Amino acid sequence: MALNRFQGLSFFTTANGAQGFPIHSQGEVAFAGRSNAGKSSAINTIANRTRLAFTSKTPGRTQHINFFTAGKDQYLVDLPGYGFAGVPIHVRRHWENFLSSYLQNRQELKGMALLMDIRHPLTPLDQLMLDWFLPSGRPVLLMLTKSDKLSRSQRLNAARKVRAEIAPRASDLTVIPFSSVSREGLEETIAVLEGWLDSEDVPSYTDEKTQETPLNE
Ligand SMILES: Nc1nc2c(ncn2[C@@H]2O[C@H](COP(=O)(O)OP(=O)(O)OP(=O)(O)O)[C@@H](O)[C@H]2O)c(=O)[nH]1
Ligand SMILES: [Mg+2]
Repeated sequence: MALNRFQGLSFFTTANGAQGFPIHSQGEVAFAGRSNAGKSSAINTIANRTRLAFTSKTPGRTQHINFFTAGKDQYLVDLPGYGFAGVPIHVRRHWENFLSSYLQNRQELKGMALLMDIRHPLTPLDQLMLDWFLPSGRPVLLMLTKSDKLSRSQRLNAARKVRAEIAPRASDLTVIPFSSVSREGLEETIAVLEGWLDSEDVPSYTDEKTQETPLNE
């Protein structure tokens, strides 16, 4: 595979909320998804590294927002995973408020990669992320992760179903079966993310009131 900008990916900073964000961001792509969906693994795979973003068999490993430099003043953002039952209520509240406002208001956000286990896509919390982000009119990449766990026909079927369900609500949607083990979907993912970071025309967020829907499932 040709060298791409993500092979130079490096850790930039870690934040516990918007106050710790890079101040000169010119563009970000966020990786959202349930805890254990494979966000950190996907970032490592995209960067062609093994331990850039920390992964874990214990759900809830990424409890911070980690920024990785993907070009001058551009970032891939590893968001904290949601839906992990063992998280204390005040921590959950903190992250639900953060995700809601980040996905609905962050001007620098060029697109959202939403990662979902291909065997269990579109849980209520995944739908909530889409409810928050789709009204921005910005592009969404649905990465159906751990595709190595299914046969080829099952993978295609899962992708078709997810696309059919979300396409009517999305202005710019890509659905990709992805695996950090087999590297299925890697080149297409890189092409989509590069396209977002290179694009100039990001729609403005409207001034509609931010929804505050609780992250209950
Ligand atoms: N078979 C398979 N396992 C994977 C794949 N991607 C991730 N995993 C495994 O899934 C588990 C969770 O992966 P992470 O990348 O840490 O998940 P995460 O979404 O960052 O989780 P949080 O940080 O808790 O939000 C680890 O045990 C990974 O090895 C994949 O493509 N295939
Ligand atoms: Mg993680």
